[in-house]
Amino acid sequence: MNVLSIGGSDPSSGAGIQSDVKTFENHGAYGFTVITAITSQNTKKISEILPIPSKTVKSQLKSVLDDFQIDAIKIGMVYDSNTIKAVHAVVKKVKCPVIVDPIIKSTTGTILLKKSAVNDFKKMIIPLATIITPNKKEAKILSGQNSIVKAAKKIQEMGAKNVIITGSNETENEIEDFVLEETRSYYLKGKKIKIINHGSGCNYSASITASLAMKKTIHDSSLFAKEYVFQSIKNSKSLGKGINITFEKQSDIHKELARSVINFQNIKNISNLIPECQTNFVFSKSKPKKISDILGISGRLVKSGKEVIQAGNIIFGGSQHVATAVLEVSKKFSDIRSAVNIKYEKKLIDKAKKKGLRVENYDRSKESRSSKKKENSSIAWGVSSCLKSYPPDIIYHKGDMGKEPMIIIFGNDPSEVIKKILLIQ
Ligand code: PXL
Repeated sequence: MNVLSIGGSDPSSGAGIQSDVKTFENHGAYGFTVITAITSQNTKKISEILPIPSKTVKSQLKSVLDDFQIDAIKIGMVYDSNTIKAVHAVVKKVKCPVIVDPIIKSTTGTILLKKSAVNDFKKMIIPLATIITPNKKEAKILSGQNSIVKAAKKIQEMGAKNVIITGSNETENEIEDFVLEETRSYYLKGKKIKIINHGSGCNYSASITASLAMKKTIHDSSLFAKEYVFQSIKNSKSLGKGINITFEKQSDIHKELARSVINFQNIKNISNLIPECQTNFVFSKSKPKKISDILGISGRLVKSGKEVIQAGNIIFGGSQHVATAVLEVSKKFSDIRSAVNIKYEKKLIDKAKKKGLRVENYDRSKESRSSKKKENSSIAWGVSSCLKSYPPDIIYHKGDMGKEPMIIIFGNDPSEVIKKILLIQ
């Protein structure tokens, strides 16, 4: 997945394009950058801003867009009208989702969008937005409205398809965001942590950008971003003499699964292999004891025409069925920590055998009546009943009354699982 950040350079790497590259990486996406301005700043102040000539902004954009397929774009700091015009001229022709994070003033108080450029920003940048993510203050400046709902509507009228106003309401321990989509609106509540920091706004919009690139919904993307930012503020560090810099932490297993989910979505004709009950892709902590030790996708990977959409987010306990299979197998073969389920097709099994994969199967109709009655027991029963003295690559069953046949592919990690899919497809 390729994601582009258009914005300012921040030598402290807390915000701006440096921070965005880290966020993209944490989401399993590859980050490209187009620099619009070079700021000189630390955790106490911004001492200089050098806008990059618009010709060079355009040529950077051309370099990236001519060569790479970009799945989502984030627009951050665009300091003056020349920059705005250059970004507008190129991005208006692009088809992927565009996330606009209006950068008006820094936490330390410096102007990052010239007053003389605010009108051009409204006219040329806001209409590019699939989602715009102003905080409460920025929403007010852009719309001239005090009310959150009115501000969001006004910004939508300016041309942004969807508007998320972050921090629309705050209490001691909670922070709420207001989301105005094309056909509905809602509030999202989350935990608040009171640390003045550098980076959280960028972390939020960059997280949403990566999620939209993965074809998640706006609702799932904003929920995930909210938790992601909470953690980045909680982990923020006092690296300099001024305010804290946010620290984004994503476990290695989360990053690896996120990357592999993207690779899975990108496999040619993969939608043909999604079963009726949809697909889950899991990756476990080492030596899992329970389902909640295993990462899975909360709403599964869902077939939508020729595309596979990630419904929900990667969370511990996000899968019941595929996670149960991994839990069972890992009791005997602790190296096996990842799996995915795909549609049963005889030709896939034949090919797997031909390629030398270790294929086992079980017959669901042979499960005892008492075992069948227990919630979720069939997979545990079936998987454990067919294990041999070596780790399996594939376990399948051909279904039962009202039960869809299924193939589960196992591996030590998600990339091994992907390799096995490619081998048998
Ligand atoms: O946090 C907003 C932001 C974005 N981009 C750049 C910045 C800042 C804040 O200082 O410097 C380049």
